[in-house]
Amino acid sequence: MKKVQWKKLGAASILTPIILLTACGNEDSAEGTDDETNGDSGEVNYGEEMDYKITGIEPGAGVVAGSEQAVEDYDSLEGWEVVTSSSGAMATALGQAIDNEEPIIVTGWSPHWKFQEYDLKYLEDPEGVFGEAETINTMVRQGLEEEAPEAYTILDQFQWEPEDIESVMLEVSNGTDVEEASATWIDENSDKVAEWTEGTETVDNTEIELAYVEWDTEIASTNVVGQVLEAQGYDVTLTPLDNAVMWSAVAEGQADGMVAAWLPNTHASQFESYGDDVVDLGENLEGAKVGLVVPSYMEVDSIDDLTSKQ
Ligand code: PBE
Repeated sequence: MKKVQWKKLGAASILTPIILLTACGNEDSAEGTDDETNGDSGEVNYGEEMDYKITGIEPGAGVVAGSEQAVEDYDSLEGWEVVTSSSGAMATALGQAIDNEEPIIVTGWSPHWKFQEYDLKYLEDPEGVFGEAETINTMVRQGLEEEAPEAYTILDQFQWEPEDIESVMLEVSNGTDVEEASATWIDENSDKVAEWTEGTETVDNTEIELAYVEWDTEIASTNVVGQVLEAQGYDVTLTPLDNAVMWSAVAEGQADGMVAAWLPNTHASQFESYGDDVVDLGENLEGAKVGLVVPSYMEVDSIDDLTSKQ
């Protein structure tokens, strides 16, 4: 997977140093004379340096849809484009940009290990396109309560904190296999896990299928819950899908559940389409957020501070 990302980024990484050199030259001379600038207020024109591109993730993600909406709603983003790829490719591009102190805007979300790994900030969103705080909710198929009551109860009781999921994500981003990182977290947090399994009995190999999308958050949460279900005796399958397909799979009963519903804003349209056909088991995590994220060294604080394409 990594190889594909590098290939995709190949062309960009050949071009970027040239752009960066130009930008640095301007910045340096601006310090002394203040007359040689490429933005209208004497500041660096980040839009130009980034070729008016926001580094996105999977096309089906709510944060990508939100960013496309932001491009429509904000004058400062006129002429900008959200380039979709994958969460992994976004993280690679972010890391590369930071290594080179280049500007970059990514479609970001938290909890996410990138905030522990790098100095980052959300751009203020005065139009409220990305909404306020989000929760991550658990959705299961109709009939699960009757057909697999122990799994239903565990999924219902599954609830953790941002620092829990972040510790799993950080380990995975540092190269630990997600199964091992999940097992470690479960070992170290047996009290929490005991609350999830409270009142349930073990089962004998009943099949359970959890759908998810390969976002870092959901890779971590789905693997942890999957292992807890497995320890309870379930025969667990984790199925990676596109966002909309994940929702429809649970709504149509092809998958038993998912722990990846970002509400009320990020997956509002999916919830509207499928909400009536799934069972909402409520929040499994509070304090989530999505938006446009930049390295802290970039001198912009708000989406309004960006410059439209002339
Ligand atoms: N995310 C992570 C998802 C929800 C979880 C923010 C990338 C999305 O944008 O749909």
